[in-house]
Amino acid sequence: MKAQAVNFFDAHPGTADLRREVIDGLSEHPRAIPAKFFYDERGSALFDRICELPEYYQTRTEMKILQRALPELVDLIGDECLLIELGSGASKKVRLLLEQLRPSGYVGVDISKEFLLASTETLARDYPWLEVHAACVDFSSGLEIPHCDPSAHKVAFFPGSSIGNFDPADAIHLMADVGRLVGPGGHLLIGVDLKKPVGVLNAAYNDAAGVTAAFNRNLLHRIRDELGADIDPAAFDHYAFYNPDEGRIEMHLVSRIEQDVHVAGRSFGFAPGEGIHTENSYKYTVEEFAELAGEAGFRQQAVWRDDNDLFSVQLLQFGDAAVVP
Ligand code: AVJ
Repeated sequence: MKAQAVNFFDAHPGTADLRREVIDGLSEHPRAIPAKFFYDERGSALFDRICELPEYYQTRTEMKILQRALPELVDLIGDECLLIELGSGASKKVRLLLEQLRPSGYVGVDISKEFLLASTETLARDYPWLEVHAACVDFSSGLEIPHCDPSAHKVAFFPGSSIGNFDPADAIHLMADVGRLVGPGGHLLIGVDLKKPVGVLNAAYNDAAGVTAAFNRNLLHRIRDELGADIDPAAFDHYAFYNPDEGRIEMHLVSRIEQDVHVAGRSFGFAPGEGIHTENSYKYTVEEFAELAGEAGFRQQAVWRDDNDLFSVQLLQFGDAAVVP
């Protein structure tokens, strides 16, 4: 059977980007490599498994909040919008929105080409009434999305608290980019993970089955397989903890031994216990996030949470009363 056509735009970061950012990241002290490189096909599949873990409350909590918020959400947004999903995966959440909101168009935006193509093709097949676009871009470096009708009421959907991967200053920049994309009166529907007891947070990033550890080490698999490095993923420990001063979970890969790693003709020495910082996941109070969004020109129009205040879904509106920096 022939797959439904999806309009595809490709700016997928290639091996050259990975090589450059890995070499830059390993040359810095402290060493750090951006979290976006977790998500090749294997990494995206591992992340999907994380979302099913008993300790990882985020995905199912957000789904439940969305379900409960939908009638109100449909009222606030209205119909005929263009729904732009940032970081589209194999998400059940967006299906819920598509079915209830009935937008006239959908744009899936993701860094992982294989996942994006598979998920948008499935959406196009399942919702024949919907115009489906796919844009393979790294939206952490600007939001250039083609096929955008300037007159459409745009709603950006950024679920999963992916905003937590960005430092607050970068989060403001990204939201300001989203503001320019959706325009005055346009919306950003965003999932934001909340501050909570540290034990709950630490458990969510140190699951008993070791899936998060495998996800973290997937970065080393990519460095080995795509860059031809002589790096042994098993020689590094997964290390994740909540940093209360910064209000974030940090993930690191810590060398178990003294070793030299060779990447693209360069040598990087590791002492035992020396690490690579691989991810931040910022947590906010609803008030803190209102302030952040305000800096980007958005105001909180509605906020929904679960009964245990674990997670929030926030409808933000761009322009008007908000102060644009
Ligand atoms: C996709 C960035 C929201 O920070 O919780 C899950 C990624 N890392 N477990 C998060 C992640 C480790 C996730 N985000």
